[in-house]
Amino acid sequence: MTQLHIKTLKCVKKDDVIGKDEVVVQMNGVTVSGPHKLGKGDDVTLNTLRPFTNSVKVTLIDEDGGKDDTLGTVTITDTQAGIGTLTAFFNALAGADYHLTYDVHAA
Ligand SMILES: [Ca+2]
Ligand SMILES: [Ca+2]
Repeated sequence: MTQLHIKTLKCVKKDDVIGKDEVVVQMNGVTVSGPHKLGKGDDVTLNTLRPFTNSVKVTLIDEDGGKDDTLGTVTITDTQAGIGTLTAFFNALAGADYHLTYDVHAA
C-alpha cells in the first residue's frame, strides 16, 4: 500500500472565460477534494492523503453548468515513493493550466 499526499493546487490559467473555475480533484474517478473556486494566480492547500496500490489516475475537472470540462489526467505510480515533492501539470485544454504538488509515501 502506498499513500498519495496531494499538497497544493495552483491555477496558472483558468478555463472559464467569465468568473472563477470550480475545480474538483478526482482519484480514479472518485472526488477527493473540491470544488475549489480558483482564478488565475490563485492557489489552494488541499493536504489530501489517500491510499492506492500500484498506480492511480488523478483527474482535474472544472464544473460547469452544462457539461463539465476535464482539464487533464496524470498517472501517479508507487515508484515515485520517497522522491519528495513532485509537480503534476494539467493542461489538456488550450486555455487552462493547473499545477498540482504532491508526494508519494510508502506506507
Ligand atoms: Ca469550464
Ligand atoms: Ca466552471
